[in-house]
Order: sequence, then C-alpha cells, then structure tokens
Amino acid sequence: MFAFATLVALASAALPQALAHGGVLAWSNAGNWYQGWAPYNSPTGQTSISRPWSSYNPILSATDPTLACNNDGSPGALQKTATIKAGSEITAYWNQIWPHDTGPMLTYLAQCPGSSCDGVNSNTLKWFKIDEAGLLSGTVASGKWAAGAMIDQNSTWTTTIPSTVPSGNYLIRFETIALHSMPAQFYPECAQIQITGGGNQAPKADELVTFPGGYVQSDPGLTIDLYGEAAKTQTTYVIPGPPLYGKGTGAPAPRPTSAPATSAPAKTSAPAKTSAPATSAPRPTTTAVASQFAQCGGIGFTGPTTCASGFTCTVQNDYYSQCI
Ligand SMILES: *[C@@H]1O[C@H](CO)[C@@H](O)[C@H](O)[C@H]1NC(C)=O
Ligand SMILES: [Cu+2]
Repeated sequence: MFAFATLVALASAALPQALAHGGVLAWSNAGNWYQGWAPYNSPTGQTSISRPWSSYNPILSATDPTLACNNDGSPGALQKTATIKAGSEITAYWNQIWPHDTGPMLTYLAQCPGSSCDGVNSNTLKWFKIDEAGLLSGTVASGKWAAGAMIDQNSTWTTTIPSTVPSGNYLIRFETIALHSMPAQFYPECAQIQITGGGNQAPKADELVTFPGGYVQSDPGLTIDLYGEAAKTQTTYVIPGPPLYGKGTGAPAPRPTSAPATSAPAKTSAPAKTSAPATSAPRPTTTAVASQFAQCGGIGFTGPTTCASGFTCTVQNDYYSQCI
C-alpha cells in the first residue's frame, strides 16, 4: 500500500494529463517573457498580465458568461499590463503538450475605455478578430488543423498586432476551439496589454462582437462533424465569429436569427452582461437604465441610453458609448 503522501504526489503529478485540457500559461513579446496565471495555485499574491482563470476545464457553451476571458476573467488583485508595440508579435504558450489537434485558433482584441483595463469587466467589451486559422489542408476528417499546427510549434500560437490598430489599452484574447467531441470546447484566455505606436484604423461595426454573443451554438464551425461520411471529402471549414479586422464591410453587425439560449446560472461571481441583446424588432418603450460599464450608445445600439445614477454615457467611438 502506498503512503498517503505518495498518493497525493502521484495524483497531483497526473492531474493536468488526466484532465487533458488546459489553457495559456505564459506569453512572450519582443524578447520579454510574461508568466501567465497559474489556475491551480492560490490567487493570493499572483501577479500577471493574464486575467485570472480557475480551471483547465473547457467552456462548453457559446452563451457561457465566462466565454470572454475564461472562468472568470475578472481583473486580478495585482493585475499587470504589458506594453506592446503595434506591428509586433505576441506568442501564447499553451500547456504542453496541448492535447486537441482538431479545431481553429483565433485571436481577438478589445479596447478598454479610459486609461487602463484595470477593473474593466470583459463582458462589457467589444472584440474584433485579428487572427484566425481553421482547416489548413486536407479534409475535415483527416486534414491538418490550426490547433495541430499550434501543437507542432511547441504548443504556442503567435499573432501579429496589426500596425493599424489605434494605440491604447486592450484585452487580447487567444482562443483555441476543440472539435473532437460535441459540444465544441472553447479555451479562451486573456491578457492586458497597452498597445503603443498604433495606427488609426478603428474596427468597423460588423467586425465587433461581445463575448458571449460573438458565437451562436449552432454556428457551422461549432457543430461540424469530424467523423461522418461528408467529413471524408469536405475540405472547407467556416471559422466562427465576426469577419477579420479590416475585412468587414462596415455594415451593422448581423443579428442572430434566433434568440440566444438562456445561459445556465453563472458558476462564478463575474457580473452578468447587463446590456440587453440587440434586436431588430421595435422595442417597447422602457425606462431601463444602463449600469456601470454597460453600453449606452453607438451606431446600431438599441438598448437603454441613460446611465444609472452616478455614471455618464461616454463616447468611445462611433459604435460604442459606455456608462463610466
Ligand atoms: C516551449 O515552451 C515552453 C513553455 O511552455 C518554453 O519554456 C520553452 O522555452 C519553449 N521552447 C522553445 C524552443 O521555444
Ligand atoms: Cu481537453
């Protein structure tokens, strides 16, 4: 019989492997190494550019309130921000060896209001996609996926910050989606960065999404069957989310065709998104007010434009005003 201590040691050594899941554990940019959040260590005293997260488990629903920055993605007590030049490369290091080789890789940015992302709820932000890769070659059934390429390159993914992005404070969100089983598994991870030396190309309306909101559970890219007969000859894969930054038409973002499913009760203390889902149907007149950090205006926005007492509706750009 094993001593208790031996069992504990074996169990903890085997844990990440047994779970066969994970996330981003570190970042690098321009020769600088940034240690990520350690989800299985005590949050007390951890200081990182990563937004904190708490488990290697995947998110299994497109409407999960933690889809923006993982569970739960709220700012750390000792939250740090990395200063990163527009046009430079940022690399995310996933835990090794990343186990899921079928699915896309995606990277998003969301600009924070004000002079810092500290204290900003990731659910209130508008995200635009700066990098995406899906099925790289071959068929859906047996081809090469971006997630497989990520594994091949030391379980890392590198994205260039577009030089045209306006300077400012952003959350960057790296994500891999695993498609080997259904429902699809989302693994998003966020870091706080300050982009310097940027350009002046703001994202267009149809390039901006919220999380949750940017994906619908029924998206073809989230429901694709890797094992069916069709997969043996299919060589196309539709990456979920909005058009890439710079590829949108400027039209208002397309509306979901059906009401998003109500999400399960949040398993965390992260505040739920407070802005009402946009809809093209006429709205009943309402006296609703937008709470702190909620959207209160912008092209295409149909929710409440009055802020709760003590907050002012402040224009961030043509598409987004926020109660701050
Ligand atoms: C591979 O990634 C690990 C972190 O997961 C890092 O410590 C190591 O330096 C990387 N190796 C190379 C060759 O980049
Ligand atoms: Cu997994």
